[in-house]
Amino acid sequence: MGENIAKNFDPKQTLNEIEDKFQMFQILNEDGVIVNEEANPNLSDEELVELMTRMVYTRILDQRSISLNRQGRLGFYAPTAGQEASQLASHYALEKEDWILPGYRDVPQIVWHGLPLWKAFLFSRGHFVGNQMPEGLNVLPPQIIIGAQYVQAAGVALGLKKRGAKNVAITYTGDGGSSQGDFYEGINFAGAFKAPAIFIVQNNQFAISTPREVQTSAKTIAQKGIAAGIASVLVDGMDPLAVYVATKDARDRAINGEGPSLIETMCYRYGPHTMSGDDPTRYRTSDIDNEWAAKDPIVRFRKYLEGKGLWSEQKETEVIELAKEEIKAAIKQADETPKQKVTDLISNMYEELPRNLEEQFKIYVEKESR
Ligand SMILES: Cc1ncc(C[n+]2csc(CCOP(=O)(O)OP(=O)(O)O)c2C)c(N)n1
Ligand SMILES: [Mg+2]
Repeated sequence: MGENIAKNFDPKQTLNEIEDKFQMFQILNEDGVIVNEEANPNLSDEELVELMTRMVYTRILDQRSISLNRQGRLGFYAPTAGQEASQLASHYALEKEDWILPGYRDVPQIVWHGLPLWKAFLFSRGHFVGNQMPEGLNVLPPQIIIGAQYVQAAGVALGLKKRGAKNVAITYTGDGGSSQGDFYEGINFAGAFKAPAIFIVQNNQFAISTPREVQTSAKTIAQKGIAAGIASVLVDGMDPLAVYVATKDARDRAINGEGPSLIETMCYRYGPHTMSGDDPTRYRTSDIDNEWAAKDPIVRFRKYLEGKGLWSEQKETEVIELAKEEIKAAIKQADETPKQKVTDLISNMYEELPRNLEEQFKIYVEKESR
């Protein structure tokens, strides 16, 4: 069996053809050279500089967050270095009124959408104030349950459609998240209802210590969108221009009523999975690290912008200094926020307290008043 059942019957060939369709979309290569002029979004000089500024700033935020964590001054933290193009260029394609449904590693996008840094630090500390979004900021708290935000994004996007809003819901998960049931439910539901959602899979090659190769037998994660009937692309996630164009295109189609898209961004996390104790040297070689470091989004964008006379060492130093100053002020503000009490936790959990918690609540009100 398997051979010549009929001329037009070749399931393996169908699979190969679909998989071969998914070639990586790139505009700016590792050397900072435009290799796909036709797709160049031709961002203005100010826009190019703004995008670079955000990436440099966020790299510093990552470095500072790691050291603050080591000093015991932050709580849960998932490093972001290596994913700046994937995170910030996709965000750059959005409008202020669009909704973001982040995962735990997607704090940079919600900070650039408008979450004050001090609140992001409180989120890291598990403080409820860190999950209270300012009025008018269309962001849900970062999801810890892998993949859950995909189902929620489908719902938020459908809500936007029903209200006639010209906005999208964007959500992010990882290569590991693409194996969850919620991932498939989310993309399928959004596809069925032509909901204006953008589903991003940041394929950073590892789900904690599990390498991408054993995550799925599919050649790409992008191709998984095809079964849900949604437009899907594989993008160089270290190329800010390609990520921007793919997301902008997905957004345009979504608000035109053409339904959701799936974008796989090929990227890498340079640091550990989180600061809670994994040791990446036990599951990754320095060869892989070096291979990805050579693709760095900031290095290639710097080369590109320097070539256009839009960036310099001085400009970069200014951004770094500004970032350090703002981070210092934000951590101070986080420190000055009253510590979370057990009663805060309980009263922020339910609109109406269940009876068993009413009892505990009273006990803690009494304890905390001592
Ligand atoms: C439903 C669920 N299962 C398991 C976990 C534990 N867990 C936390 S992170 C993670 C790996 C996620 O990897 P990936 O989706 O590739 O995202 P990355 O951390 O690489 O950004 C797992 C299994 C969880 N948080 N939620
Ligand atoms: Mg991953």
